[in-house]
Amino acid sequence: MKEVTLERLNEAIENFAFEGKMTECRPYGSGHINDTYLLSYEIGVMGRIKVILQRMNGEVFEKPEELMENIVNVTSYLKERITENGGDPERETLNVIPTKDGSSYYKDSEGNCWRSYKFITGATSYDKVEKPADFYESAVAFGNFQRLLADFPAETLHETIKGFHDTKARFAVFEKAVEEDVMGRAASVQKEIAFVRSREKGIANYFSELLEKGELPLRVTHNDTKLNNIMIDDKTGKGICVIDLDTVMPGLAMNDFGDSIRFGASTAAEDERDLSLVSCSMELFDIYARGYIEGCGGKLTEREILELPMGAKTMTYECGMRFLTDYLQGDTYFKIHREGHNLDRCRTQFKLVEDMEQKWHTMQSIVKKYM
Ligand code: ADP
Ligand code: GN1
Ligand code: MG
Repeated sequence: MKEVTLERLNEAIENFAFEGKMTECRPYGSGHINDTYLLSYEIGVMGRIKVILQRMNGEVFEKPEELMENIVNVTSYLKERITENGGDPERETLNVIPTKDGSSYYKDSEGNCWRSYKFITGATSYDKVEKPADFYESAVAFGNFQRLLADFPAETLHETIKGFHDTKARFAVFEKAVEEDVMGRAASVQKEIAFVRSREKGIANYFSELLEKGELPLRVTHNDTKLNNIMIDDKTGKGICVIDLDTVMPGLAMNDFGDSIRFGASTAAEDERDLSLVSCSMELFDIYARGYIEGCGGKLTEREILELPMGAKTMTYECGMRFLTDYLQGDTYFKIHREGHNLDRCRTQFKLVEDMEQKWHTMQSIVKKYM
């Protein structure tokens, strides 16, 4: 994506009906996909409100109208469920702020699409587990999220990214990237390429074979369950709101579980260069498994619970393979902040996969405790 220009940012701001005088506008968060801004407004002498303004990534999400339709429908549905349960729909799900002409997004003069959300105050999204209790609460919240959407009409959801967690299809894209080698980088990452290939049968094809045999249920899942896609309440420590709803689609519960483990149960950052620091914490795996299974409220089948460790391995392998593919293709998908960033990210993921392979029996015994 081309960088956001000040002109287009101002054009977008102009087209939303934000109240008051703008006192702050700055880039916000550490997402890899959209361009996020925090805007603050002063209303009268005492009033202050904050909003999130995002340029949606038009290369990743080709149909913004379908994407926003999903988000409006899912958040409206969640609001009803939250209200029924006595919760606060203003804080416990995303609230889309419409444009001046009542649309859920604004298309600027260069074709960039922008949307806005009420800012969730008194809560934090963490890039790293600071307290195990937060990780537990995030697990409960992601489990609850899926439980609340259990009866959502899945057939009304658009597939915002085709085959998003079809690991087998992603393997084919990876092979194509190796073959094309547009940046001439393949020779320098032979070890990583071999790593992916050696696990084609064992990991890349695993869930798609079970799905073909009808052994796993498709559910409405989040599909991007990183710790920083959840807001933790600063006072109560509860996982108050699940955000980043761009990829809510039918999917596998194991993958929602797995993506959280890949990111949150790692002892190091996703882009850590010192691989000796990277491992999958069994303490955090245990805490998350307990919270997620509880949050799903008895809805997971025995088979799904048994396959949770495989979800962790699959999502970590898939994400590493996606980073490597992007590195081979010239870093066009994930935002990078340094040379070789995607390769560094790929290496942490593969280190985690190896570590999970070593700890496989422990992971399996942990999930069995909660069956
Ligand atoms: P990306 O798809 O790029 O990850 P996100 O929607 O996750 O974009 O937003 C990036 C970051 O912005 C989040 O991790 C979070 O810190 C912050 N954020 C997004 N929406 C809100 C909101 N409604 N209230 C408060 N913070 C938010
Ligand atoms: C992206 O948008 P963000 O930063 O929450 C990506 C996920 C990856 C993740 C890796 C739509 O998530 O699939 O797992 O980066 N989102 C999309 O950190 O591709
Ligand atoms: Mg995000």
